[in-house]
Parts: sequence; C-alpha cells; structure tokens
Amino acid sequence: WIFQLNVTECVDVDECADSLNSSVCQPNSTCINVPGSYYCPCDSGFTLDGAQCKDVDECADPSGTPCPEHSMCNNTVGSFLCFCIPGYMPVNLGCEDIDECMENTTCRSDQVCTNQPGAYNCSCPKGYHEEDGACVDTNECENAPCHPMAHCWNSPGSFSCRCLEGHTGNGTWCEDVDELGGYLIRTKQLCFHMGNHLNSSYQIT
Ligand SMILES: [Ca+2]
Ligand SMILES: [Ca+2]
Ligand SMILES: [Ca+2]
Repeated sequence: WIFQLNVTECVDVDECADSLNSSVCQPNSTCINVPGSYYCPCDSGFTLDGAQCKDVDECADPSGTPCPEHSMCNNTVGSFLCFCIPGYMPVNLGCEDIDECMENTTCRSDQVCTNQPGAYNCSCPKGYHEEDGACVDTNECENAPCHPMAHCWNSPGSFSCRCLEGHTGNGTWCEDVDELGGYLIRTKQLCFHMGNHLNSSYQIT
C-alpha cells in the first residue's frame, strides 16, 4: 500500500505490472493482481509443489492415460503429446487402424492381403502355398483326399476326384455301379409286389 498525502485514500499497487512481474511470481505461473495483494496461480499443465510450479506428468495419471486408445503418451513440460502406435494413424483425435491392404504394393502380386487391427497379413490364396518366395499350387492329391476307388486330378489352386470307371459317386465316395444298381432294382421289385398284395383286396385262399 502506498499512502498518498494529498488524498485520503489508499491506492493499490499493481505488483503484476510488467516491470515487476519477472520477480514477483515463480516460473510457470501467472501474476494476478487484486486490491491490496496479488497471487500467482500455476499455469495450465503445472501444479504447485512447495513454492514451485512443477510440470504435471499427465502420462502418469493414476486414473488413466489422457491419450486415446492405440496411442502412446509422451510427457512434455507444461503439456503432453499422444502418438499413435505403429499400425495406427491419427483420425478425428483418435487412432485408427491403417488398412495396409488399400496399397496394392503391401503384398506380392500373387499373394492375398488381409487387414488386421494394427497389422496386416500376406498369404498365398487357398490351394497355393509359399515356396521360395512365390505362391505355388498345392498338389492335394499327395494326401489322397479322394475315395480309394477314385482318381485324383490336381489343378492350379484346386483338385478334383473322379470315380473309377464302373463306379458311381462324387469322388469322395464311390460305389460299384452294376452291383448296387442290380440290388436296388431287385429290392424295388420285391417291395412293389409285396405292396400289391397288401393294399389290394386280393385274398389268399
Ligand atoms: Ca506435462
Ligand atoms: Ca491394419
Ligand atoms: Ca492343386
């Protein structure tokens, strides 16, 4: 307070005036003048620790990281930064998976690209396998996928099974045509005759 003799009132001293500001408050605080006094609240991102305004480590907040999902928190003096982790890119204040498969150079031209959260996968198409840096046809016939009475035909990316001559079926199962056919016909005839006897008014005398 400065008492002025010519008036009967006290005039507040602005301790925050530019000429004084550098010395009145501690670093990282802002001087706020009030009638008869002043105070020095810490700037945003700083907290009072004893007589000092110290940086807040936002990344060490026990209630959780201030950064969005799939990002890393980097503490800085007075603030903090969030970096998307590898495989993610910043979108609308968050981090979203990069669809690496949108780039047709991600995988080899003979491979299939599969996007995954934070990653991607390059693999050979179905029916092909990786061999010396290329996708080559898998010879499925080596594992005998067909019926024993069928031929296996390997083809690029696939295979087919065909029943041997004299057999019927889809190749996964095959049965002898003549034997089975004859049996079925005989069975049907027998049923037909029996049905006639049972359903008609024919009576055994
Ligand atoms: Ca900080
Ligand atoms: Ca991805
Ligand atoms: Ca094949």
